[in-house]
Amino acid sequence: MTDDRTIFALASAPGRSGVALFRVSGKEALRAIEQLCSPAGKLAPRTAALRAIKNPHTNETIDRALVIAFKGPSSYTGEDSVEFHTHGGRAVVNAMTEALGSIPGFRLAEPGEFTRRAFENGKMDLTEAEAVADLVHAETEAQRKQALRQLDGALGKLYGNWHERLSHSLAMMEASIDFADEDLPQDLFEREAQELSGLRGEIARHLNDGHRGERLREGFSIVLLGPPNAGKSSLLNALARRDAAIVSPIAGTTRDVIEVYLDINGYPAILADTAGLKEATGDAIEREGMCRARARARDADLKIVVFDGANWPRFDPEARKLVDSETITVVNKSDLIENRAGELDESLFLSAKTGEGIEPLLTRLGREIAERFDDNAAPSLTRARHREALEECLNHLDRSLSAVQPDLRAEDVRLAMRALGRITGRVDVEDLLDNIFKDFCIGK
Ligand SMILES: Nc1nc2c(ncn2[C@@H]2O[C@H](COP(=O)(O)OP(=O)(O)OP(=O)(O)O)[C@@H](O)[C@H]2O)c(=O)[nH]1
Ligand SMILES: [Mg+2]
Repeated sequence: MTDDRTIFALASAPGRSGVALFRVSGKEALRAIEQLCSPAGKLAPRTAALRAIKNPHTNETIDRALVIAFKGPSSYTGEDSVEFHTHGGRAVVNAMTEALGSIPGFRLAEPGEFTRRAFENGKMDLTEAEAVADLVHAETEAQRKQALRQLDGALGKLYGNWHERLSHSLAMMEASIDFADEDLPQDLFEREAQELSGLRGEIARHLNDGHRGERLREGFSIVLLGPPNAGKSSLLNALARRDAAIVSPIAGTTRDVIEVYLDINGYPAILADTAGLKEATGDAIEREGMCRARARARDADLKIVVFDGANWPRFDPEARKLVDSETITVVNKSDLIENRAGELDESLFLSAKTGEGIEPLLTRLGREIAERFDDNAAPSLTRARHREALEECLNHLDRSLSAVQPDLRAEDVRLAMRALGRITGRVDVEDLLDNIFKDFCIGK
């Protein structure tokens, strides 16, 4: 829980580093300079100054550091803030933590508390706060770009614009209810209904984006499927460039789903290896493994069906059944195949053993993924939380559009607005905040 005490935290990664960054924020933040710096005089805001840092109780010098003061509201949190850029040794970090913690009224920050304060002080809306967390966690170029776009307010503006249009319609509807006797245009409700149904279409299109933004945050899901011994685990290892999965000539080696994380042309992907599929004859573990493989196949964005080249040109019938429009088919063990003429023209021949065909497969995967994430498209929905709120908003709009009584129509517009407002944090946010900020790291 938050209170209004002054908070501090190590904002850089823990462990030894060249420089460590400590952040302080709150009403008393500038007292950190008085207490720790020598000389202790005032600093010009937003200007770096070199100071000796002392423990206020023992007066012992801890380090020499660059110190920057920010006067609220011109700071990240909107409060008075101070940054200390010290050396990054563990002992320095420990001594600094102790010194800051010894100042009365100072306490260690909770994860995400700096950003939470920024939100509470109106420095950013909730979508921007979430974008900060995404940017901190971004591992690939495409994730970074999406988070930055959201941080720049692309989503906040889109939802803000819808919120405003709803609020305008609501005002019109209420006016015509409250001033029914006055000389208002007769078709006011009809006009608003048109506006609302237009807006409904825009929200529905935004929702119907194939989960593009969420995929980009969480990773595009690719699954390897095929008969036992086809070389699925070998292929996973070749793509991941490490021995993540056990490989053996014994059919039925893989039982559980094994995942590796890949960066494919800047897009994040989670590649899953699964148990070989065949007619269920084996033990309960084997059946459970196949069950998990099929479940993963249902949820995946893309399937790679691996055929065993040792049987070429015969194809496993069970595996053939898995091929659909969301599938890339590959024939592994190309090193064992002399004559490639045969069925399945679209298939890629490759060898997890020699590495032949691995690059073309990666190129193909890159193309398939890029087609699904169009960089220049409108800002995309990035979180399940947003999706839920938008679906609720849509339901209320539908109810409003089908209601007969004017006051019920208006009430549903109000509820639609509230659902939308929850995304950016305009209303009813208290219960949401803990959930959102708990995913942050301390110091952000
Ligand atoms: N010659 C050749 N052998 C391969 C190739 N890829 C895999 N193998 C061999 O095929 C056997 C099975 O490989 P795995 O990767 O364990 O096959 P899998 O599809 O994961 O098998 P299960 O987990 O049992 O379903 C092992 O002996 C591998 O060394 C390849 O490209 N060429
Ligand atoms: Mg395997």
